[in-house]
Amino acid sequence: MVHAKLAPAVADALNSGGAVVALESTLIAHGLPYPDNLQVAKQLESDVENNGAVPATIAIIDGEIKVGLNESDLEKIAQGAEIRKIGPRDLPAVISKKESAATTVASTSAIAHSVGIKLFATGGLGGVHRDANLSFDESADLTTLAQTPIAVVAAGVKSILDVLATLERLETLGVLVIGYQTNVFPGFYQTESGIDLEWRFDSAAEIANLIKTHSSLSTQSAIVIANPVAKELELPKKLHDDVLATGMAAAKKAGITGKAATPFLLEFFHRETKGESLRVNIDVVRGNASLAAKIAAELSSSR
Ligand code: PSU
Ligand code: MN
Repeated sequence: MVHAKLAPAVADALNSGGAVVALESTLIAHGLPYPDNLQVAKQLESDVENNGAVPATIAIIDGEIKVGLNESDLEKIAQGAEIRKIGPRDLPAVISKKESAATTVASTSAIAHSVGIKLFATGGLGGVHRDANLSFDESADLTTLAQTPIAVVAAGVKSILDVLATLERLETLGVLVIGYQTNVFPGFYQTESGIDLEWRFDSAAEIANLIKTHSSLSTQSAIVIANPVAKELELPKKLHDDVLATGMAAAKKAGITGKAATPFLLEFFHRETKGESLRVNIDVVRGNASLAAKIAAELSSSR
């Protein structure tokens, strides 16, 4: 990737082998409502700093790939109802048109890896949608993670997806999935999805060592570090399942498909749970940003 503009703190840290954590902008622009999302964007950066790493929020601003955003960039993304949500394939279009855009897990990973960032924190990954056998809707997050050696901390995949099918695809695509202090794959808004994991790691140091080993083998795919939300913070199961069922029906009725599906359902959840799911979503991403920073700090200090 060429021509990425690095914030000074990010450039310094990368040049000196310091700890850096990439953060994405789609979850700010299209996953959370304004103005809460602006506060969350700043909070995530502080969480990364407080856990020993430099935050690098990634977005496209006026046709420029930016790694590390300033105040006005963050504001632009946060207000971005009309800001596009873009995957890796869209980069040449948005850059040549000098537009601004929010990057997904896929495009954020690709950009972060290209500038040498090893850790990335998000909320929940995209994956295989429930009607994918008919719609072919599978997130570009999966195919990008198959060819991008970066470690992504996520609370599993969004529960609006077909979780089992997504895990099957991750296996096929060669993406290692490990649990942080858990044997069960997390369920985004919930601590557990009910699906067992094959690998469990219990400390940031152990995961830093895993990442070093992964690099030494020149593996070209990503590692997903599945970090569940604490049990006492999760969305109650009945509420979750009820809202999911009505949300899927509402999306179908409104003819919502493709890129719009995830933002529509997240917003539906936030509205129907009267902000409960928003609170959980924020707890989820904050927990992931903190863990990613701890791992990045371990990785940097053990060089
Ligand atoms: N995680 C969140 N909120 C989000 C997303 C992830 O907690 O809004 C975004 C990510 O940017 C992810 C995208 O890449 O949703 C997946 O969208 P799709 O299903 O259209 O590929
Ligand atoms: Mn999709």
